[in-house]
Amino acid sequence: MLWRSSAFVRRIATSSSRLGKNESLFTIHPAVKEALADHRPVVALESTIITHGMRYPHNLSTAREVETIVRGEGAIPATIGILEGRIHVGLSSDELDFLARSKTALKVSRRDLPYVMSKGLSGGTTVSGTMIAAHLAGIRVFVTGGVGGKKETELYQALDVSADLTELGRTSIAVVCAGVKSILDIGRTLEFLETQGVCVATYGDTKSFPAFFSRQSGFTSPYSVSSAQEAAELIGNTLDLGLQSGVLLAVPIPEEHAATGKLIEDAIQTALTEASLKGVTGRDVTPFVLQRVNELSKGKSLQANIALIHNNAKVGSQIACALSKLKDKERLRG
Ligand code: PSU
Repeated sequence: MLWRSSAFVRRIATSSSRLGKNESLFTIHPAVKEALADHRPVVALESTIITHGMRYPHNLSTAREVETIVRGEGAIPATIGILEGRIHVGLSSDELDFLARSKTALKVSRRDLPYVMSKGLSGGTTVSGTMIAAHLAGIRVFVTGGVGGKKETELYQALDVSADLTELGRTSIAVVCAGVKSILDIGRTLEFLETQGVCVATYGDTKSFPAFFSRQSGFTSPYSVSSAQEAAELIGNTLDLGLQSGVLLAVPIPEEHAATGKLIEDAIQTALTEASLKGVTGRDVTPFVLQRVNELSKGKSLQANIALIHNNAKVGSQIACALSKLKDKERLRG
C-alpha cells in the first residue's frame, strides 16, 4: 500500500497538469487524472455542442457515442463542462445527462468563465472555453465538430470574430474539427488564424480546407498531414518549441455524408437571412442557425453533423495515441 501511494505521488509529480494552485477550481475525473499522470492519451471534448448545438436526446446519445469511439481507439475521453461553478474535466454519465437536459446551461467561452464560476452556474464550454480548461489540465488533443470563425457578410458587423480564433492564437492545444461552416467568411477566417500564428493543416492527402458539411470550401490550408503520425509530429514540434499557440487540424466530412452538402448549404443561407430578420445576434447566431438548418433540411444536417463528429473523434483519438507514443519515446531517450 505504501508502495502504491508513493508511486501515485510520483505519477502526479510528473503529470503535465498546469493547474497548480488553481486545482481547487477544477474537478478532474479520476480516469482522466490517472491517464494524464501515466502519460496515456486523453482526448478533450467540448460541451456547447451538448447544451446548444443539438437537442435532447440526440445531444446525449452523440456525446456518449463520441466517448465510446475515443475509448475504442485506446484513449480516455474528457468531456469538459461547468457544473455549479466548477470546471469539470471528464464528466460522469449523470453529469453528461444533466448538461444534456439542462435548459439553463450557458454557452461558456473565455469571457464567460469568470462570471459563470463566480455565480456557481452551469454551462457548456465552447471551443475557446474547452481549450483553456483542457490546456490547464495537461491535455494536448481536443476534438470538436466545427470551430467558430469570422462572420463578415453584409448581414453582420465586420468585427464579429469568434473567441475560438483568438484562443487558438494563445493556447497550445491541437483542435481537431471539420473546418468552419460556410456561413462564415472562410478566407478571412484563415487569414485571421495566420495572423494569430495558428498552424492550420488539412488531414488527408489534400490541402483543400473543409467547410464542415462540405469536403471543400474553395480555400486551401497552408499544409496537410496524411496520417495520425504526421499530425502527432506537427503537434509535438509545436509543444517542443513552446509556441503557446494552437494547431488546427481540419478533417473533411466522410465522403458518403458530404452528398447532402448542397441541400444543407441552401438551408444555411435561408437560416442566416431569418436570423438577421429576427434580430438574432452575437453568441445566439450559431445555435439559432444550427437549429433552423436541421428543420429546413428535415434532419439531414443532424445526421451529417453526427457523422462528422464521430469521424473527428476517431481521427483525433488516433492522433492522441500517436502523440503519446512519440512523447514516450522522447522520455525514454531523455
Ligand atoms: N460550430 C458548429 N457547432 C457548434 C459550434 C460551432 O458547427 O456547436 C459551437 C462550438 O462550441 C464553438 C461555438 O466553439 O459554437 C462558436 O460559437 P461563436 O460562433 O458564437 O463563437
